[in-house]
Amino acid sequence: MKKALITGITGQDGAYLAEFLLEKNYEVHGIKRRASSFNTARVDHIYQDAHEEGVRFFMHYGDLTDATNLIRIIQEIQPDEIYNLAAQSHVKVSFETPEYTANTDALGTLRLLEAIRILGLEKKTRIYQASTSEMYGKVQEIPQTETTPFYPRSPYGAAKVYAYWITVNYREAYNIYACNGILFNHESPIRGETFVTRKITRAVARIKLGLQDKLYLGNLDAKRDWGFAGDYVRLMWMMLQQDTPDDYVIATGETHAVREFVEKAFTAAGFDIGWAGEGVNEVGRDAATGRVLVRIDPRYFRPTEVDFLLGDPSKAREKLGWEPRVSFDELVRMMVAADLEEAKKDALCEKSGFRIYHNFE
Ligand code: NDP
Ligand code: GDR
Repeated sequence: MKKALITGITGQDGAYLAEFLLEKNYEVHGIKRRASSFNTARVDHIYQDAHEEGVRFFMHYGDLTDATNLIRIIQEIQPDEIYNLAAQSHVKVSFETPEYTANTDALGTLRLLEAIRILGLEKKTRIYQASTSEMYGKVQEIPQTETTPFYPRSPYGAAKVYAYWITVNYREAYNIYACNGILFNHESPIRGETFVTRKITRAVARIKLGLQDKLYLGNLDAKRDWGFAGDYVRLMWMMLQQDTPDDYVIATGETHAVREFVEKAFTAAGFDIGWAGEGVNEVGRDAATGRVLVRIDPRYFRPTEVDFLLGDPSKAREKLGWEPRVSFDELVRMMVAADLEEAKKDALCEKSGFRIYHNFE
């Protein structure tokens, strides 16, 4: 039985990947951070009681900023595969916590690679690094491929560029089987609530059920290549099953503006949204009633923005035989439908006198 170690198992991709690897009959180990409240909601459904027979899912306390902890966990598990998904992954937040972001996202990757080397696991342990389209940043080429130059536009993007190159360097210097998946944005019903897609679909559902008045957003003109997270984790695994390690772009090959995501999400909930005004005064109105549903709040603008992302997944298609299965329209509808269910539960709680507090930026 193969053993996998997933850092960032409590995040969106970690949860999908853990489920995928358990289905493939792996023994799955995950690193979770100690928090003052429960942070395992995304993997609670696959939790197995350690006292039972045949357990294949284990969690270990740890942190990418703690090298001794990582070395000990890897020594104990002796994993065949490591998936490094842990990161301070919010681009806007990285401007507020740049040093912490670099420590986790850049040096954290180095710590894992060094742990493999220190423990003499270069021939045994394969490693996947969660690289990102944010490394492309300011447009250098359209569409973006494995050879497009990087020009990061945030502390997050810059930290991930370091992680990308240190992964390449350890592959070349020490013959470690190490791959970068350069993944473009991917979303799902369990996407973090402060990323724009989930923020929109949650708000649409809550507005629909009368739990929220309107939605405040930043830059509506940014364009992203959005795919479905469930499609993308399969690729992480496939990259580690090849004869030789390599780096791959994973994307849909389609790009859409934030504005278009907003329109489709409201449509999926039965609204017809129209735009009026300009710049920070632009508003999105319900065409039927004239009610303002969307306003701009400059707080959500970034000091430097990534305006346009469009990936070319030809290499993954040709070498790994991969095709995304969920379309943009299906993704929006799936997320709105899931958030409508969540909002119904919130509505029930509020009706029964339980105040649900939401502080999702
Ligand atoms: P999430 O933000 O949902 O999850 C991040 C995970 O990392 C969480 O489990 C979080 O733990 C954990 N984490 C954060 N800091 C640390 C730390 N210092 N030590 C240990 N664990 C830590 O991200 P996604 O699942 O969306 O993304 C997974 C990876 O892929 C990330 O590296 C991200 O940068 C990258 N990526 C994501 C893309 C996307 O569109 N989703 C696209 C391209 C790359 P906790 O739950 O405790 O906060
Ligand atoms: P991104 O995702 O920065 O691409 O990083 P996010 O959803 O945060 O932003 C996408 C675009 O939407 C614009 N935007 C807003 N964004 C947020 N979060 N909140 C708002 O209110 C808002 N209004 C407009 C942003 O300016 C941006 O242009 C994600 C993360 O998952 C990274 O970890 C990952 O590496 C990249 O995707 C690929």
